[in-house]
Amino acid sequence: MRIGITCYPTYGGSGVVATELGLELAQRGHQVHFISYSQPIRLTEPQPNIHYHEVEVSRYPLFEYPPYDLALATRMAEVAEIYELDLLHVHYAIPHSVSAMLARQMLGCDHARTRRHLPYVTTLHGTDITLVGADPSYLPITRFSIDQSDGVTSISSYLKQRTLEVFEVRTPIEVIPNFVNCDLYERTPEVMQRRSEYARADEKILVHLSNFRPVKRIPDVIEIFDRVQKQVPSRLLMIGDGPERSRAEWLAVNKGIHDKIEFLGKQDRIHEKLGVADVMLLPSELESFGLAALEAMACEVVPIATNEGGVPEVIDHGKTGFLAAVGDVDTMANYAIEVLSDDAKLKRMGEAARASAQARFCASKIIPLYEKHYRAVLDRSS
Ligand code: GMT
Repeated sequence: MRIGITCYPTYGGSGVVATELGLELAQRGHQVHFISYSQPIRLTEPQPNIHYHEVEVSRYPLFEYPPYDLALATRMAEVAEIYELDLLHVHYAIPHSVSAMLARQMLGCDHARTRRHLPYVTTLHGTDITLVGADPSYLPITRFSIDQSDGVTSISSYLKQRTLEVFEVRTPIEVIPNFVNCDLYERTPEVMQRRSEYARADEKILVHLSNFRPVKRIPDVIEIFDRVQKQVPSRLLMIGDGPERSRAEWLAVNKGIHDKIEFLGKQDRIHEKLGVADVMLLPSELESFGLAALEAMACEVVPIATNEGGVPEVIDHGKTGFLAAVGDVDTMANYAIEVLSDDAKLKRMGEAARASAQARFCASKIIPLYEKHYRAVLDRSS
């Protein structure tokens, strides 16, 4: 198939999922065309069957708000015509779904070189539904563009349910969970060798990975680590960057634990780093899925997260990780202390986490579900 993929290229899990999906599809022989304003962050090296088309937005003085969604729709329609795309797959409803809808209309009108129906699939990820899309100013257009989609998928059952409640959409929503490349995300001996770059042999390593937005409750990460390091010799790695970073840095300084925390900023090749850790902290206000927790699990890192949204669909409490109420930093710290103080339990849970990631969320299991979804959309559209 020839597939156009659009996502937010630089921030967040939806862009990561879209990029990894594109890479996996390309490896399976599909032609994948990324259409976005910037090259997706995980698209680091040239790959066969992968193409990238940048969307240029004209900055005319009259445009206080340059219309990216229109420029995107135009580029989608162009790329679809020139490269004879079979379908568009957009990640995150706003504004991508609206742009795809316009592109579909453009290809269906008399001006199109070859007039035809260009189907689009919308994948819902999280705040496009739970926050942004439910904002009264965005809700009607989000609902409309989801309903107009030729196919709709959501990354967890929780998100599907929320979408039905908030948007009352009529188009059927198929749950296709997020996935991880289990061959890449693995705790290898080479990864373990890098442990000494971050901690002494007698210290445990905790990690946090996110875009440091308020929804991630970054200060809770510091609060939890503060409690843990008083009981267990340990270090904290903070991977990522965003608006809450300096607040966290100051909190660490004020607590006198800044020297035990390394803020690594945005990182490439996460799979080479995650496996050095023992435990991942993900105390978010809400996660529709929690991709970072899944990536940690694949690397045998035990996740400690909040019992919200789609996270319980990923983590089996007490077996493959731990779940606690939002803001309950004491309980999350106690879980971390418990597992970090018992090497046998840490190993057992790490192995169970990887086994669960492999059995339920491996790319090799999930990508065929997307291919099947595309085929069904194309069959309905022909
Ligand atoms: O909704 C967001 O926060 C943005 C979105 C993104 O683009 O990063 O994150 C969501 O999608 C991820 C990938 O599917 C999920 O793993 C995250 O749980 C989800 N975030 C939230 O629901 C807060």
